[in-house]
Amino acid sequence: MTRVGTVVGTVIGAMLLTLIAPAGAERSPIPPRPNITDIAGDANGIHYSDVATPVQIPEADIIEAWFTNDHKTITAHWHVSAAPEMGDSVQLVMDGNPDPNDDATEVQRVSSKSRCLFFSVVFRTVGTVPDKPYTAFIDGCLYGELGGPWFMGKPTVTQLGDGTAIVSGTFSRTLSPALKTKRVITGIRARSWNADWLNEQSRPMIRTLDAAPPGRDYKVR
Ligand SMILES: [Ca+2]
Repeated sequence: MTRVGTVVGTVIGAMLLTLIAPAGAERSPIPPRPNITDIAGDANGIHYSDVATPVQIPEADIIEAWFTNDHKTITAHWHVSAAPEMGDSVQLVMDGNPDPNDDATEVQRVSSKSRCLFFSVVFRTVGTVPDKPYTAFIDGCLYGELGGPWFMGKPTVTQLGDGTAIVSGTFSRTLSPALKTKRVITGIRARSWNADWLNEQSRPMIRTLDAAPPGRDYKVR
């Protein structure tokens, strides 16, 4: 966590909210060809419940996910069936660039390889981290998984006219050389997790609420 990352996320977050806030405006904020497209209504397994019993968790239900960028920042966007709020214990994740050194042993993973780039927004009310939604980014291949600095900032949540919402997290492109112009992010996945895993990892629980397989690559402009 860095002060710079927090300030950047806050400022850019406010700018982004201004840009995409007009819900129901003529032009959809969702791009015609998002990086990830997933079916609606397939998020289940919140908290410690049995994943075999489907439960609707609309705030964790990813419909689309995509990246945008400008010359200084990159933003991850998740279109979800309802706006997450604090207390929902939902973490939205987009990751990309398969890790060539991954041993693929984590049972939570959607496919065999973990990813170098990890973009996330967290909504939760317990633990020692901030009691507001926050963004988190790491390049695990640059710094070593979980060992390097996590860059945190403030996300935006935009309610759309149909009851769905867009959650966005903006990050400085200086955080990783993989975010330089013309670099391509590959193997992009989108997932939602039960955010309680962050401080209750010793307890058995269902972590993944929704998941989409790898989608379209993203070329940083
Ligand atoms: Ca879904």
